[in-house]
Amino acid sequence: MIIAAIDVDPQKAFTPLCPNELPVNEGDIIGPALNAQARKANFRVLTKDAHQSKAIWTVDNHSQMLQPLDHPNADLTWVSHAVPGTRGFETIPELPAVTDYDFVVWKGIEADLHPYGACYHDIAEQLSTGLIEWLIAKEVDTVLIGGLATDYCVKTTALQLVKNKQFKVIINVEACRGIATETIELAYKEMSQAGITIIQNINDLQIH
Ligand code: VGL
Repeated sequence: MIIAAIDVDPQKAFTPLCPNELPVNEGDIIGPALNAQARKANFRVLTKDAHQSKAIWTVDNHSQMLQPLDHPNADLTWVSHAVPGTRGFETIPELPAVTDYDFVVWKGIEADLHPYGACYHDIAEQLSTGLIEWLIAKEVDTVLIGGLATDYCVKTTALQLVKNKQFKVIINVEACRGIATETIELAYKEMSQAGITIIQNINDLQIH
């Protein structure tokens, strides 16, 4: 078994450290759980949102968020978040330096792109980020996923990976936090129906 641990968007933008961005409750405390899962893995991957401050999907305040957009690669409005050079772009406490990861994906750097999953730059899933190809090149057969947010980028990344049919996909609940209770529950249901294994913490990982 060759395992890759994937840290999905563990950035301050998605934590209470950045209340004006997309704060996820307790998003800032998952660093140790991500490190623990990485210790079980042969490789460690980081994904980061990297957005322009004025993208086509940005709105001025939280009350204008989650409005549908008629655009192929940006489905909803969001407040500006994870802009390189700002605090929200930085990774959460206790994670290693970016250069200590084996592979890094920056997502949504173009003004007209807002992908959720780490495998494709576009929502139609045509333009690869290279993550799947890299995992295959490293002969990875199992991916262990944690990060932010469960109901958006974690879910979409996990679904993209399982759809590829080359990997066993495991979500580590202890290393994830999500935006809203209802969508988190739905996300776990959807992931489990798609054949993704859900473990509560790293001690539940069964390595055959
Ligand atoms: C995310 C909503 C908007 C995430 C990113 O990382 O889960 N969620 N942008």
